[in-house]
Amino acid sequence: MSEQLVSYIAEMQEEEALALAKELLASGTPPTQILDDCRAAMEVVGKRFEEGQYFIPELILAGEMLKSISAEVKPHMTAGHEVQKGARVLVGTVKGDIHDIGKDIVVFMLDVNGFDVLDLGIDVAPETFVAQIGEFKPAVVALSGFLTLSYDSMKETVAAIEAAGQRHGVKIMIGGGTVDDQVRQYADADAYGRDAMAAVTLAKQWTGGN
Ligand code: B12
Repeated sequence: MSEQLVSYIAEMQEEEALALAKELLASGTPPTQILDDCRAAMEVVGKRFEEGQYFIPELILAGEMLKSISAEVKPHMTAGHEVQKGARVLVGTVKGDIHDIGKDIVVFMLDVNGFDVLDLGIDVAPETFVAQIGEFKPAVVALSGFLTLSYDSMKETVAAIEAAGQRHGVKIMIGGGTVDDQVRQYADADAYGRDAMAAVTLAKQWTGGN
């Protein structure tokens, strides 16, 4: 872990954070480690927001920093991996939630691992997932959410998929923020994944590789 990178992000030193991320990538630091550092930094930012030291502008700036760092990291993850597009995965941040940094990381990790990914974006209503399952015919549906209220949206989305008679045809995974196995049980999803790599592992298990 690069304590320095975590500290630059947590202290809102945008230029320094981006420069250091580039330097780490150039010196061969694994891209996934840089993403882990970003996540650790976001926890610090979140804590400071909860404690009233940071406000919405800091959350926005932190989000922007993560997006620029992710954009730098992405080409390093694809480098040298010629992949064949395989099984389909439908991804979206659930209704009421606009957090998409983690979802975007999941999307690109699935993408570089050969999955054919359709990203529905943020604040996606259950009926949109249902309609897109009908159109895109994915093998896996990935629901992302950071807010506590998104647990209910996840539950509603799974229920809508069930009610539409699509449940037997897809595997549903959930993740993001504080999602854990209890939320998985509550939402009646098939699995939860801790990070973007877990999303890839689950999708591979369910679709027989890639
Ligand atoms: C950046 C940020 C924002 C940005 C989001 C920018 C963006 N484009 O996403 C902005 C400023 C818009 C924002 C807004 C708000 N936010 Co905010 N935000 C954050 C912050 C600081 C970081 C979140 C983040 O991106 N983390 C990093 C990513 C990489 O982590 P991740 O999402 O967990 O993703 C990883 C894994 O979970 C996993 N994963 C993710 N999705 C999936 C899906 C599947 C299927 C799988 C397998 C895995 C997986 O893979 C990812 C990579 O490894 C957090 C604090 C924190 N603790 O992190 C607060 C936080 C999430 N926000 C919070 C709040 C309250 C809000 C607001 C309501 C504030 C307000 N009063 O307006 C609004 C919500 C608006 C809405 N309707 O959604 C609270 C949520 C509290 C709660 N329990 O509900 C937090 C926890 C801050 C806090 N401590 O109070 N926020």
